Amino acid sequence: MGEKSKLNIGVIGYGFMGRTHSNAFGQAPKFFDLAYQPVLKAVCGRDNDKVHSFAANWGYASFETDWRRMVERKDIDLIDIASPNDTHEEIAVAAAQAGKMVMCEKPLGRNAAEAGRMVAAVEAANVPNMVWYNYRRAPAVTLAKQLIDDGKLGKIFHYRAKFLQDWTISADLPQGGAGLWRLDAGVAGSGVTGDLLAHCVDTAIWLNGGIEKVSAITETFIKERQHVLTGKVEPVGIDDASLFLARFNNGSLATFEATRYARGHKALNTFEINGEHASIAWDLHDLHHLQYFDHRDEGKLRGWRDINVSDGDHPYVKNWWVPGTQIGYEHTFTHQVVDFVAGLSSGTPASPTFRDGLATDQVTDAVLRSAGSGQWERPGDVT
Ligand code: SOE
Repeated sequence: MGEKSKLNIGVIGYGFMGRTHSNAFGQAPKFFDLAYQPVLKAVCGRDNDKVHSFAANWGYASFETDWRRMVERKDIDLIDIASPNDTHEEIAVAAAQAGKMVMCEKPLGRNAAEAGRMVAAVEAANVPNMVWYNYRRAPAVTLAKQLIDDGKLGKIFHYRAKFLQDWTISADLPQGGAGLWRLDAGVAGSGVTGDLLAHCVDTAIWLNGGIEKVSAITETFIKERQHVLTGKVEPVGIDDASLFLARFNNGSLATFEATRYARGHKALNTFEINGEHASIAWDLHDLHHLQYFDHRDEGKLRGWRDINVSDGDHPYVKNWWVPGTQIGYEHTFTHQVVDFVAGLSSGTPASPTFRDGLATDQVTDAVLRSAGSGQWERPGDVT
C-alpha cells in the first residue's frame, strides 16, 4: 500500500479542548482507515514554555507562540481553533483567506454576527470546515439519529433537553483568565447559553430539524466576581442559568434547560424525544446506553429497552474494542476527525459545518434576545 497523503494540522490552543482535539487527531488514524493521514505539525499558544512542553507531550513536530505565524505556514493544511471564543472569528477568517481548511471549537462565534462572518469567509474561500459539536458522535446519539431517520418514532411531538453542571456555585470563584474565561462575557460571549445549551441545540437541530421560535428566561445568580486579569471585583455579564420553550418547524414542542447551579450534576447532558410510535432518551452520564420504548411491541412485552450501544453493528463501535466493552467522551472527538476526513475524500462535507454552527448561534442569540425582551423570538429575526 502506498503512503497516504498527509493532512498537516496546526492546532491553536492547548487547554482542555486543545487536549481533546490533539488526542482525536492522534487516535483517529490508529483505529480507522482514513484516506488522509493526520499529522500533528504544530501547536500554538502564547506561553513559550507551556506550549513547548505541550508540543513534546502530544507529539507535535513544532510549536508557535503567535497564531498569525501558524496561519502563514505553507506546511499546514488545516487550522484547528481550540482557543477561547473571542479568538474564533479572527483566526478562522485569516485561516480561510490563507486557503486553509478550518475546524473550530464550539460555539462557532460569540454571537451569530461573528459566526455569519466566519461562514462567509470559509464559503468565499471554498475551504472545508467543521465545528466541534462532539456529542453528535457518541455512538448512542448517532444511533438515535438513525432511528429517527428510519422513521421508528413516527411524528415527533416532544423534545426535552438539559445540560446541568454545578462548578460555579461558589461566590469565591473568580472570572477571567485561563480556565475561567467561560465566566467572562467579553471572552465567552454568553454563559451557559453559548457554552452548554449550544450543545443541546446542535443535537436537537440535527435530530429534529430547525427551531421556529423560542421563549426564554435567564438568570445571573452571582452578580459580581473578582476578575483574574484585573484583580478587581467586576460585574458578571454571563448567564448562569438559561431555560427556554421552543416550537420546532415540524410542529413539535420543546423545553431546554442549562445551568451551572444544579448541585450534584457535573455534565448531565440529556435529551428525550417522544414520537407517535416510540420514544428515545439519552444521558451523557451513561453515554453508551440509549433508552428506547416502542408502542408497536407486543403488549405483554412492551417496556423501555436499555440498549447497550457497544456492539459491532452500532455506529463507530466495531473499530474499537470487542463487543460489550465501553468507549467514552474522548471518542466522540475522534469520530469527528474520522467523519471530517471521510467528507474530504467523498466530497460530501461532514456536518456540523460552519453553516450548521451558525444555525445554532442564531438559536442561542434568539434565546438571549427573548430573555431580554420577554417576548417569543425567532432565530432568523434580527431587528
Ligand atoms: C464547560 O464546563 C464545558 O467544558 C463545555 O465548555 C464543554 O463544551 C462541555 O462539553 C463540557 O463542559
